[in-house]
Amino acid sequence: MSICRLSGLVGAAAAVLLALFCHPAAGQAVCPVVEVGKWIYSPEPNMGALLGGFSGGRFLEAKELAPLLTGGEKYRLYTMTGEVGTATGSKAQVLENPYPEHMVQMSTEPPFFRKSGANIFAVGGEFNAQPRLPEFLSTDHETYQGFAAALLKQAGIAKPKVRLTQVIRIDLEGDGVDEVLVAATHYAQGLQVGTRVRPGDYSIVFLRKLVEGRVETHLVAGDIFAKKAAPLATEFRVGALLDLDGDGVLEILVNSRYYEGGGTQVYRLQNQRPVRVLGADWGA
Ligand SMILES: [Ca+2]
Ligand SMILES: [Ca+2]
Repeated sequence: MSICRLSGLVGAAAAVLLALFCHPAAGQAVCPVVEVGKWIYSPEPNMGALLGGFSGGRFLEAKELAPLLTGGEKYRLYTMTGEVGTATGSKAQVLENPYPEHMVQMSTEPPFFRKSGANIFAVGGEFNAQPRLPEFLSTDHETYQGFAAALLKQAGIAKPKVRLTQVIRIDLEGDGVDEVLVAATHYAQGLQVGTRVRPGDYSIVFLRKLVEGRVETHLVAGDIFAKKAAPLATEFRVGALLDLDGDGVLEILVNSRYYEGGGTQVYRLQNQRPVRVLGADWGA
């Protein structure tokens, strides 16, 4: 047997062992992700939405991860811009609409909860889920307005009204090359109760990423209404950039909200593209 083949087998065995647990840096076998920010519909202030998590070497949706929680899991708490504390979580509880289906009660009320307007994400495990912090660029940046316009035109809006809400520079993989995430939203009638979506309305989050020498644009999440009107206007924004599985690569957490609900979806980079791996929704 060749050395390559042998090392391949050793590698496969190591991968199987690793697959039994979180990444070695994680410090616990199940690494749940719970959102406890102000957007969550919650019956108690210290309860948050279980988005899912990482265990057995893969990301699991909330319904798969919920039975693995025994209570007593340790969490580190993060906003978009820094770590804000620690907490211990309960077993998962199943709730009815309009609450998120799976919820976790935190031992302590996270700081700033429902006060600062910050989104707070509780990440299970002892590793640092925020190895790099984002930099916020001007939303008047003409270059990024141009990229947004091009994406919207390609999606069928002939003359898009471009309004950027976030331009975020971050190195997702830690490879020394920065990526840029852009959020843009335009609803002619706004996001209030009873407003209708018009053709030309949109809300998007997209990623600009250098791939093999050229910068590509990838839509991460969003709604684009090129022709038809629709009953529900939803806004999408980047909620946080966190490493949820301890592999050093940041995942993209996108919040969505409409007038009586919302949700958060998690995307990881796979072959240089954002792919949804977890998430939860709530609302009527
Ligand atoms: Ca990078
Ligand atoms: Ca990661």
